[in-house]
Amino acid sequence: LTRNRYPDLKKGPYADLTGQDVDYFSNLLPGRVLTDASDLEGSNTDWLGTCRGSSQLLLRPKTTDEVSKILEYCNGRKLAVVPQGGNTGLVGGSVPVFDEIIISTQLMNQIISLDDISGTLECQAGCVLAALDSYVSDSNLTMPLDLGAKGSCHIGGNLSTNAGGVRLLRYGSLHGSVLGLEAVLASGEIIDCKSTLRKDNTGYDLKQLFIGSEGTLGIITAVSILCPQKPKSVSVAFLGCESFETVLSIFKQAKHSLGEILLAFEFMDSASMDTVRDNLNLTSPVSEFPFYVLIETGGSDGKHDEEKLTAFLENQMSSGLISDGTVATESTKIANIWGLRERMAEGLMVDGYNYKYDVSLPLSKFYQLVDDMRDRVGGLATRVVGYGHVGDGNLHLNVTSPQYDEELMSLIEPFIYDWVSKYKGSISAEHGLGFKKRNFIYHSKSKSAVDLMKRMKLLMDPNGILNPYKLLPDN
Ligand code: FAD
Ligand code: 2HG
Ligand code: ZN
Repeated sequence: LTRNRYPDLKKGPYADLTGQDVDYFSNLLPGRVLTDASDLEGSNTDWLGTCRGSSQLLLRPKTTDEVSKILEYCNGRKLAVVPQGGNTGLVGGSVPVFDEIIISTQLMNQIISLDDISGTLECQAGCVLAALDSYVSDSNLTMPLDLGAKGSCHIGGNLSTNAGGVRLLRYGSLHGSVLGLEAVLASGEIIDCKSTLRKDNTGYDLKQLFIGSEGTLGIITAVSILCPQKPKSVSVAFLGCESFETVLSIFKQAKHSLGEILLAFEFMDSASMDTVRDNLNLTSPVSEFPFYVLIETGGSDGKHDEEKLTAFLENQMSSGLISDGTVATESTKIANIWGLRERMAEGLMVDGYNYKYDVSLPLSKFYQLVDDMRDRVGGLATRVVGYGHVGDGNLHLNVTSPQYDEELMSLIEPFIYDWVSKYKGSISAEHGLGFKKRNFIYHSKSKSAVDLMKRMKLLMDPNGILNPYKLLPDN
């Protein structure tokens, strides 16, 4: 029976699963069909533990042909599906809302080829990001994206959310580094856009449609992606800053002085530091400051790169912008510093309920949103923290409370979306809209743009079986 956790939402015009359907899939994917409620528990619930569906069926195809047969059948029967990779998404997009069939890419984890001259990697969509990075690293290459969830997220999930992460500053977005892909439409039709070319202006660049479409237009089954050279050595500086203006001055100087060796420029405020200290027992290598900056550098000449970073830091010290900081070149120390920043999402969860926002803002307005939010919610929240990819203009604003609090939520939304819209920011910088944010899309996109999105959805998925209730708004 379909349990409705979302009283304002009705199940769409989809069929209910029958025993005959399960028999069909069991024949197609012997031993790779899960129906037991306890086996499905993890896949029915999102990483944050705030969205939960009641799917009764999880399918684990290994090949593109199998995905095609699954979708052809589901489309014919009008059975809704949700594609799922590592289930690390943060907007409720990767789990069913009602009883959608979960199509998992867990077993689509084969590497197809690696050209170590061009740096092109071809693989199936279910490869785990960290596994790919360690594979290409043997050829002195690295993946063009890096994020805290790398140990679980799948490359297909990364493409589907157009994940950003901590090295977007250096390597750019997946819209640039993905060279080709293969996807299956709702009808089962396999779309071959498997180019491995750096330059290819022959017609519409269809692969871009699937990047960032959160599983609503097709299921990505294979990917070809350009891997940059692995930096010969990496250094990390972690610095205390007296004000957010100082953070911005250091950023400007870092771009100027570190140029091509700048890999990442991240920031966190003191409330963020308190979070990982209180909740994860991590220790800061620098004394207390209102803000902290994490700078990562890496290039092709370790000695030269280190000299550059040292000269830069000395300059910042002598101009009085920095008074305390630490530099790491050794991998354990680097990992410890990154842990302070990358384990923030995990640390916040310990507080209870997370109100999670991921916005793009002009740097001149960037931190003002956190101050305004703190004033607005007052003592109702456990914490209000601001951190993120400041080098890309991307703020992660999180509010926490012991449990979900309706009053607190009504202070946060729609205030935050109106605020971001007023300054022409984006209400979803890198996590997507998923289930949670889709009805706020008009705060960042025009009606004409959303109308065209709806027409594209209708063309590519006429029965609306692919990840319903996600990305597109109700109206
Ligand atoms: P899932 O969560 O399984 O799915 C995400 C969406 O993609 C869903 O809508 C799903 O239906 C769809 N999907 C999945 N696979 C496919 C496929 N093969 N074809 C079509 N659709 C598919 N995100 C960032 O951008 N930057 C970060 O720095 C970042 N850091 C994170 C840190 C942590 C600790 C966590 C938990 C998450 C973080 N995220 C970050 C969010 C998340 O990791 C990314 O969105 C990631 O790209 C999702 O990959 P996944 O395989 O887990 O996808
Ligand atoms: C990060 O950059 C992720 O750490 C998660 O995008 C952000 O949890 C968040 O707010
Ligand atoms: Zn992020």
